[in-house]
Parts: sequence; structure tokens; C-alpha cells
Amino acid sequence: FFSSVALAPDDPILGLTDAWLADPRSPKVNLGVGVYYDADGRQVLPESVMRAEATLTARRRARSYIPIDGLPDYDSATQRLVFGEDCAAAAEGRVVTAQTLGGTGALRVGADFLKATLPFAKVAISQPSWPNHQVLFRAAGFEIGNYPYYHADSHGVDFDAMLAALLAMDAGTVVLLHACCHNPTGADLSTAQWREVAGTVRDRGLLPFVDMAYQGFDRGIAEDAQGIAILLEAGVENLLVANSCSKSFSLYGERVGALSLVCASADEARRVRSQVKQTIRANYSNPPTHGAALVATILGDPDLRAQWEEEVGQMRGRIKAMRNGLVARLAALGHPEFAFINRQAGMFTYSGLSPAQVQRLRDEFAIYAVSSGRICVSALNEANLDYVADAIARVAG
Ligand code: PLP
Ligand code: TYF
Repeated sequence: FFSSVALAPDDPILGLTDAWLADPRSPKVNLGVGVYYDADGRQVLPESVMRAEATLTARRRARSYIPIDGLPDYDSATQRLVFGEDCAAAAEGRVVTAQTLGGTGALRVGADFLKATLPFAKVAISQPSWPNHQVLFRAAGFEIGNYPYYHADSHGVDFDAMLAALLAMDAGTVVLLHACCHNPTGADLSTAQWREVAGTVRDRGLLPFVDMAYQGFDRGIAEDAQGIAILLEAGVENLLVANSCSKSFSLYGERVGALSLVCASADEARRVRSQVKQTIRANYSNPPTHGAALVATILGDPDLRAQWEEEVGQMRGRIKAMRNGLVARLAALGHPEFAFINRQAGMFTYSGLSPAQVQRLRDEFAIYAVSSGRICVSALNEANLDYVADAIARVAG
């Protein structure tokens, strides 16, 4: 039965970790996958998460099934995290939030819901984007197009080209936007640019789907969600948000995220929720308990929440310090042209290195990066910064 099954390619990012693990050389550095590492190169278990864990353990909860759309406390706390405390749409009962299996699950449930609701819609994704965006929307059955986003020379957003593309899209096109910390480029829209995008999306009748996987990693919790608030202020009637707690709570493997859908009325929201639940039911029935319970515990306790925000701030600060460190070392090695790295937001730098240069980093220095030139800055630390900067300077010529 399976004799004709072809070998599928490895995930272009997760596959790098396997190759790095199998590499016997020392030193070796994994700058591939977007995971936060601390100053000692270790993944972190935030203190706030550990304290929430202790609270949950003491409660000795039975692990019953939870609702199809997730833990109510988690859903409401996440909704406030994503939309802010004073969101009119939320107060009017127009926002549906459903716990999902990470941000990926939110994107897929959202894509399945959209395919069932708007079967002929096109989907537009930034060029470039996280490769899984294509994978997920294609798997849901969509035809996918790209809109120009990145300007290689300025290392920023090619805003004129992006806006022209939005203006040329068919009404009803689903436009995937990164809320902050654009993956892979680290180039984000400014507040003024968000306002223009919001007005254009509204006037052209486009449907925004905002992916927020790095809330808190650029400027702060509310600041990084500004695009969502701006879209709503502009009067965009419908909007989807996929948010992830993987990075911000360091809960990667617990698979915690949420899909939120802004609707035109509370009645519409009731109907939309019923369909989202149908989609979830047909996939995995209901989500897991533990990660969402941790997040709900943290967000529901002012003390834990303050500690968590502080811990996110520390991660953000360390990444910025590593950007600075890399830029300074490269400048000292005769490469001041990498100064743009300090202007990029989030976990990644889109270094501009070619696939051949990335291959040299791997072959000659056991440094693994994504072939697009994307480097995970949070994998840098004082112990490997000189080594990495020196290798980049060598391959950059
Ligand atoms: N969206 C983007 C842009 C990401 O970089 C990631 C990274 O993991 C995700 C979504 C998915 O997050 P999760 O790991 O929570 O599924
Ligand atoms: O872009 C990244 O590195 C993260 C992690 O299939 C990731 O978003 C990468 C690939 C993938 C799932 C998660």
C-alpha cells in the first residue's frame, strides 16, 4: 500500500537542529530555530512559570477533558493580552477566542474555518515569511499569493510596494500580517504604516489575519500588539489573530496558543464560535490542559503577571544586547555594514548572507543558520559571540 510513498523533505528550520545535534565538531553553534536561550545558552524555565506550576501541583487537579474551545480563564486572559484591557469589540461580546495547540494550531484552525466560510478567497503572505505559513494555508486548500514586504538594500519594509500590492488585491483576500518581530526579517511596520495598512485593508474589503508569535519581544506586551488595536480603531469589521505563548512564556512544547476572531456583532460571534468549535472537534476534539492552565494562573495573579512581564523584559533586553554585541564585533572586524542588525526587531536577524555563505558557516565553522541568512540572535551569548562574529566576518569577505 505504501510502496509509492515519496520521501518528504525535512522542515527547513527544525531539520537544522537535527543536523546540528549530529555534528561531532566543537565548538558548534545552532543559530537556526527560533527558541530563546539564556546567557549560558540554555533554554529557560521562567520563575513565573515555575511558581504557577507549584500552585497547580498543590491543587491536585484531575485531568478531565476541557471545553473544545479551551479553558475559559485562559481564553479570557489571552483575549485581554492580545486586545488590551479596554477593547470595545471584546466588551461588546464580538471577539471569539479559542485555545489552540500553539500559534501553529491557531493558524491552522483559522485557515480551516476560513476555507469552510470563504472557499474562494485568496490568501496573501508577505515575501518572505515563516515557511509554515504557506504549508498551513495550502494544507487547508487555499491558493496562495505573496505580497512584497522586504527591501534588501535598506533592510527594512518595502512599504510602497506592500501598499501597492494591497491596493491591487481582490476584495475578500485574506492578508496574513505579522504583528511584531517579523519572521524572518525582523523588519516591522511603524505606527504610521500600520495606520495606512489598516485604512487600506478596510477600504479594499480585505480580511486581515494577524500572526503574533513574539508578543513582548520587541518593545512590550501592549506595544507589540499595536497593529491589532490600530486595525480595530480603523473600523475593520472582521479580523483574525493567531497568538502563541511558546516564546513569551517559554512553553514551546506545551503547545499553548489561541485563535481570536473579531466579529461584527455578538450574534455573529456566537455563530462563528460554533463553527470554530466544529473545526477543532474534527481535528483533535479538545486542547491539552496544562500549558493553558499555567498561562491562566500567571495572567490571573497580579504578582505572577508582574514577574512574568519582567522576565519577558529580560529576554527582550538580552537579545538586544546580543544584537549590539554582534554589530560591535563585526564593526571591529572591518564590517560596519552590519549596523542594520540593531534596527531589526525580535529574535532574528536577516543577515543578508547568501545561501553559499550560510553553507560556509556550517561547513567551515559548524555554525548553523537558515539558508535564507536568518540568524537566531537569542542563541548568541558571551561565550560564542566572538566565534560567530569572526566566522561571519570571514564568510562575508
Ligand atoms: N508564527 C510565527 C511567525 C512563528 O515564528 C512561529 C514559531 O514558532 C509560530 C507562528 C508558531 O508558534 P508555535 O510554536 O506556538 O506553534
Ligand atoms: O521560525 C522559527 O524558527 C520558529 C520555530 O516548522 C519553528 O518559528 C520553526 C519551524 C517550524 C515550527 C516552529
